[in-house]
This record gives sequence, C-alpha cells and structure tokens, in this order.
Amino acid sequence: MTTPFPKSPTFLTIDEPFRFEGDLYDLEVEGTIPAELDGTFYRVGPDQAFPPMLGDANPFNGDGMVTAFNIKNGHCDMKMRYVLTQRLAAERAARKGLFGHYRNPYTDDPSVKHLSRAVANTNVVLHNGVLLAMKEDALPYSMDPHTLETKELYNWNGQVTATTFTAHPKIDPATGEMFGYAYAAKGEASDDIAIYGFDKLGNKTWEVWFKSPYPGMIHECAISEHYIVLPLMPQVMDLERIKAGGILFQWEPTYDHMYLVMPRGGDAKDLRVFRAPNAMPGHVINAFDDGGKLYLDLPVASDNVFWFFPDKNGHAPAPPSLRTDVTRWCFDMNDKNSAGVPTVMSNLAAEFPHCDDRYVGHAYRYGFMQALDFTKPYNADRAGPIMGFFFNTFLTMDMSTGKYKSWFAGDTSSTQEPVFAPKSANAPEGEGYVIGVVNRRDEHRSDLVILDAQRMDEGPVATIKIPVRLKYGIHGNWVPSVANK
Ligand code: V55
Ligand code: FE
Repeated sequence: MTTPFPKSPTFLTIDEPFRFEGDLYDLEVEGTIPAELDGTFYRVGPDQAFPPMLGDANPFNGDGMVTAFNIKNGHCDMKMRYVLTQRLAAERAARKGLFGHYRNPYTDDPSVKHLSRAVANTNVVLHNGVLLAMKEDALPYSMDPHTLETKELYNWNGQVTATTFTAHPKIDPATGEMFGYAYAAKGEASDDIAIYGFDKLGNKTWEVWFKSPYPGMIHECAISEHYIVLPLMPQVMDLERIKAGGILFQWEPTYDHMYLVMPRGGDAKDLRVFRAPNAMPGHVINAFDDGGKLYLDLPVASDNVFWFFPDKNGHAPAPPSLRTDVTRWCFDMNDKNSAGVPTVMSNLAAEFPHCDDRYVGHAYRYGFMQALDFTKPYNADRAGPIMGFFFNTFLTMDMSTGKYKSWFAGDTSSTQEPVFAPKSANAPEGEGYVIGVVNRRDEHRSDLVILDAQRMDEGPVATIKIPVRLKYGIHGNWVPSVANK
C-alpha cells in the first residue's frame, strides 16, 4: 500500500486501522473466568483494509472484521478474521481502494461495477448452524462458525430476492424461527420493504412486501409473540443525490419517526403505522405483547446521532449535546385510532442493548447495555481526545423500574457493546454475565471484561488481557457451545 490512511477522525485514536488477522491461544486472565461459561462471543466491526479511494470515509464504511472469543473451562482463545468479501478480494488484488462513498455505487471505480459492495461489518448472528456477517445495505455473508472462514454471499439458497437484509434479525427462542427484513429492498434508495421469516432449518416461512411511508433508514426490528415492529428514522435516502455523488442519507428535522407494526404472518394490508415526533429511535432492547397491547423498549435520541449524515444545510448536532431516553412504547393494537404512548424509563444515555436471549419477544425484566455516563470523568491528557462513538459504562437495567446497576470502566477507558451469557440454559432470567470489550485508551490496548450481571457494581470477576487494540466494534452475540456444534 503506497497511499497512507487519512488522519481523519474515522481513522484516529482507537480507530486507527488494525487489519491484522490471527489467533491468540489462551489469553492472560486476571481474576477467574466462571467455570460454567462455555461458548463464543462473536463480534464484528468496520476495519477498512485500504485507504478510501475518495480520500476519506465515514466510520460505517470499513470492511467487516470478525472476532471470536472462545471461552471454556476458565480459559479464553481469540480469533480474528476479515469477512473475505468480493470487495475486499478486489481491493487486495489491486492493492488499493476501489469503492467510493458509503452505499453509493455511482462513485465506484468502473472496474468493480459487477461486484457486490457488501462489507458485512455490523452484526454476526448464528442461525441454522450458519454464522451470518451482516450489514443492512446488502445480503449477508455466511461464515464457518468455528474457523471463521468466509463462505458466500448468502440468499438463503435462493429464498431471498430482496437486494438487502438487516443486520438486526430476531430469533424467537420458543421456535428458533428467525425474523428479518430488508429496506431499500429493490435497489438503492428504493422505498420497498420486505419482511421474512425462516424456521430453525432456514426454510422461508413468511414473506411480505410493502412500501415505506418515506424512504428512511430502518436499522432495527423487534418481535413479540404476535407482531414485528420496524422503527423508521428520519434519515432519508435519495437516489438523485447519490447519482450526483452525494451522501445517501440526509437528516430531515421536520419528519416524524414512525413504528411500522405488522402482525406476524400478516399481509401488506395489515400494516399499521404509529407516528411519533421527530427523534432518532435507537437499538431495540426487547418487545412483548399482552392482551392486544404491544410494548417496545428502546433508547430514543433527541436528535440525529449520525454526525456524518447531516441535514440539508450540512448541520449535525455535537454528539454530547444529544439526550437519550430509554423509552417504553405502548401500542394499542385493538384501538385502530390510538397513537403510541411513550414512557421514559431512564434518562441515562444507554445504548447497544441486549436482553436475555431466552426472553426475546416475551415479557422480561432485564436489559444489558453500555452507556455514556456524563457524571463520570475522562482524562484526555492520558487517554487522548474522544472521536467517534464513546461510552464508558456497562450496566444491567431493571426494565420494570428503569433502575440499574453499573460499572464505570475508568477515566482512561471506553466500552463497546456488551453481551449477556446466562449461567446455564435453565438459569433464571438475568442470572449470568455481562461480557464486553473495554478499550484502554492510554495503553492502546483492549481487555475483555466479565461481570456478574446482578452485581455489576462489584466490578469484573475476570479481566481478559488482549495485547492489541480492538477498534470500536458494532455488534455481537453470545452463542453457548451447546447451540454451536
Ligand atoms: C448503523 C451501522 C452501520 C450502518 C447503518 O448503528 C447503521 C447503526 C456499521 O454500519 O451502515
Ligand atoms: Fe445496530
């Protein structure tokens, strides 16, 4: 590589390119990894392999780099592999960047016109024995869950015709059925949405197509026993803008955000749209329904979180100026004229949640998240400036009250999305561990910490030392070994 990476926020501090694939056998552990932990923590994030062809890139544009932490008998091994996409292979062969702006094929080098632009950098999900590396702008890539070898651009053996698929599918713990959706499902910036269901063997059980109220980003979904919900956010796509070389998304400060609710197994005519004031719905904690009332828990930010997708004047608020409320929405599905009713459960700026996976879609009590606790200090002299996404705390929230128990990672550290691992397959809800990567920003290195989910305030039971720096990851999941044979 003869062109250096730009010295821009996307590529500085903890987000300097890493690009290294490898295995680390038996990481150093301080404390004790609970003997009952037996499984793999998969995570993925962007790690752009070549300097952007057009000079700079936003932090969502990098090539997907997957980490697997295998934990068993009190030990932890680590494996890192790129998703070997068509895009990465082409750039490696050319030894330079060939793809243009985020989700803008009109800015690519002509030599890559026929290739998939997928970078598979947002989530890694195991279903039907296939590890899926996912990003919402394309179909996922399948990988071998044990070797992390990349297999293929995955369309469920021809069952999916949508051109995209979400990075946030949901798996019903009762049936093993996976639900997902595609937006911009008929090509760039299109207002077509498709919802899919697949049984635990990967056979398609449901497909419904409909039009979006406006062609906005739909980053997440939630399932309950009877419904699926798609939060639509006022980040709006425009085909003409990308044809002119511009940015796909533009924040629309006058648009409502919306909750698109579809009965599981429903037709397009069954769609119900709940409008809510301009704001940015975040990641889903969980949803459940009870007697025709549908409850959806998620953080909602007061304004645009994505500083790299500004409004038409190029304006985006400074991230620390945003308010984020952990919100419970109630949608009355029996009253056709009702509006969604929000209740703020906590005004802690908590995000990147998981619930106990055994309760997805069902009444539940606990959410596990990271947060930016503004009351805590940051030592910029030692840890360097803050650029990009920043969180400093892991917590377990009691979703019936909004009260939480938390652990602050320290004034030279930042956190990444944690996952929850139950103590055993039949342990009570929330009995288990919160596991997450912490960046030691002053040491240019990371740790993997394990906390007792019910005793977060007591600090880690184990700190697994990683001798290298892990860039900010996006999402991951805990997969027990018994579910990953
Ligand atoms: C998100 C992340 C993405 C993306 C769109 O967190 C939305 C939201 C890592 O890529 O492309
Ligand atoms: Fe996400």
